[in-house]
Amino acid sequence: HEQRIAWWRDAKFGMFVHWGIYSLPGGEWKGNKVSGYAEHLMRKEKISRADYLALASQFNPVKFNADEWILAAKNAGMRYFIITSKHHDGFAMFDSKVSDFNIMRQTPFGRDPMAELAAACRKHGVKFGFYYSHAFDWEHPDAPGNDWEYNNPGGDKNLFGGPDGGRNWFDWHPELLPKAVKYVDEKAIPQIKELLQKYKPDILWFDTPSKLPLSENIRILKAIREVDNKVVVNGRLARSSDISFGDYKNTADRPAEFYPVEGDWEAIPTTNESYGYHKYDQSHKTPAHFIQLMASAASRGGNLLMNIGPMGDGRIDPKDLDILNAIGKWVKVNE
Ligand code: JFZ
Repeated sequence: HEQRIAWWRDAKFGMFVHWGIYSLPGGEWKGNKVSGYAEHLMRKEKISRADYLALASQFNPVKFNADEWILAAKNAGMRYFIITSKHHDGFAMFDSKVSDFNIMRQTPFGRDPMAELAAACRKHGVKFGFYYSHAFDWEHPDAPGNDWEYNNPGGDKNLFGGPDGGRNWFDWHPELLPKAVKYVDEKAIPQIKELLQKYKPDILWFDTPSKLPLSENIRILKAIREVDNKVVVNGRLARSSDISFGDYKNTADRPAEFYPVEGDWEAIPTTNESYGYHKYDQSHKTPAHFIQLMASAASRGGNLLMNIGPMGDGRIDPKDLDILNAIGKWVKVNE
């Protein structure tokens, strides 16, 4: 642990990227604005797998340029880069042999942006990693979260939950557990191994662990360590009330809740109020806000992983780019 976390401790400041086929509608569906996290479009609008594939067939980010993204991060003083390889929608933004619900098979783009970003990070000396939604997967018929097409546990309707709003559904309905285990065996673990073996990331970033039992989360961690003993793993893979099994902890998401915790920690504010690109969300904070967060995180022994949401055509949102450029100017005079 001490060896693999060393680079991460030094890195201090990184770029978080939420980018998927949801970035194309960007918070709008059938002409209506969809509030909140744009990356939750599929759940909010109860989109079927088939209709989501129709959206995928429109996704063609021809303006995507991996070098531009990584240089934008590097020029802002960021030393690591983490991108959604698969968010809760279950759509793999990489070339996956495990599931054909992926960018190579379902979009006209015909390129693997994760491979291009990994190469650009290596070229420019930026550490590289993946967000992977291990618990929620709204596409897979056996995974937690989809209660509009499959009646699975862990969703909004809290179909099989106790009093805990879709969390910890397995405590109330253990008979549903084999389904989730099947998903973990069929998709989550094989795709995580694919990511490790094919792209050799420096870090893996997981989310929403309470949608799976701790035993499944730890099983995933074991599978990771069988393949790779060096990759850094964040604390949202597996945790119980007071123990985190990853290499470091994450604080709550909202900048308002930005506070230091004991040990190695990371805060993950996004530039506006959505992680994925949202064309109606104009609530971007100032560069000064993020410079303050960065400085206060660093002075309290934590890292700042600042999130941006690139657009469906492959460009970084100009509003995010302005923030990055301004931070970069400050970093350069203060180096
Ligand atoms: C999760 C995701 O659902 C979201 O889409 C995004 O990826 C974000 C980084 O993570 O959302 C969360 C997870 C945890 C908290 C809030 C939002 N939290 O602990 O306050």
